[in-house]
Amino acid sequence: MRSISNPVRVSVTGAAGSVGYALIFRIGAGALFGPAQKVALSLLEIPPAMPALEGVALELEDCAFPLLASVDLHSDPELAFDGAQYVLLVGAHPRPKGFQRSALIHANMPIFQAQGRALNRKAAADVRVTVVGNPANLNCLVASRHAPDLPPSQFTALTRLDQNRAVNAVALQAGVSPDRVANVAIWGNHSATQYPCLAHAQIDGHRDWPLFRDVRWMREEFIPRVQGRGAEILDRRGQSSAASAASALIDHVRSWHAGTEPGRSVSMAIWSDGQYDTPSGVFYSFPVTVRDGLVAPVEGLSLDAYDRSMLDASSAELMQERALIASA
Ligand code: NAX
Repeated sequence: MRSISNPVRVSVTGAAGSVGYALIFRIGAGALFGPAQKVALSLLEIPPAMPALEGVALELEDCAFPLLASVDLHSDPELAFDGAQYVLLVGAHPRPKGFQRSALIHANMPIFQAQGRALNRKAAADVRVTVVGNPANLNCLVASRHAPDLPPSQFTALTRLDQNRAVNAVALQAGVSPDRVANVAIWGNHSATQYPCLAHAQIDGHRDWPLFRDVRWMREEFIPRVQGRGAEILDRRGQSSAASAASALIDHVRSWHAGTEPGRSVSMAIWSDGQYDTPSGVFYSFPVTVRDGLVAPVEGLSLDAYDRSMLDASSAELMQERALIASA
């Protein structure tokens, strides 16, 4: 096994929050880059949460992770992102019950503006940024706009949790294990307008399975279940998804770092150049492949009128959200 001594520099924001707590111990254990790669963690929190973050750092010490080269704690994004190669923007305002999405957008805008500027000034030139804090696609746009020296291709937003939920729903329906399911796609926004799409999905490399012909199941059960899964978990737990979100974020970064397997796509919200007639200049989730760190939408997928209407509904929402931050 090749041993790489230079640690990869990873910054995580909101590191004392629920997703952060479920995430950073797995990073420390080597889940992102494998057992031969050390990691230097730089954790960002707001000043009132620094004591909690210090407690988390003590726990990290107590794990004695051999791959964890260092842990630095910051409340200033410029210090937290200095030299960062992977930045995971998890921290954001929580969404209290009854809080409107537009109010959440305006509450989060200054956070992602400031973090975008800090990335521009301090992160590694080839930094790879993933936004988790909601509304993830829009916050990604805000951060990217405020980092003009970094190409938007270096920014992504997380829709892998939606993909994982969709893969598991297919696996349950077919009675197979999730690893046998491939090319389930999430199109659009990380919101209730997302389109979990089975038009090109496969089990064991083919589509000759009854569920792929069961339009009623797909439209009336599968799609609403995946679209509403976050709300279902919030309703039962009283808190939004945390461990599953952290696990999906690990999957997302691993795909970006190591590339996708031949013949298999994953879903990421990436900068749209108008592929598949989506609005250019928003972060839109596509089925993508990754080669040498380059993320590209899968080309040439056929879409029928129903698929088209679902993509368009999410496009319309993303454009409405973008209009709310016109000046940001
Ligand atoms: P928590 O409220 O538990 O934690 C958020 C943390 O962020 C807090 O510790 C807070 O102090 C910190 N924070 C706030 N502003 C900050 C700033 N300016 N700089 C650094 N840290 C800051 O939320 P949690 O459950 O961890 O969720 C984090 C975000 O992920 C939320 O926006 C949530 O909506 C979003 N999610 C997105 C998902 C996705 O698939 N894209 C799924 C999981 C999650 O719901």
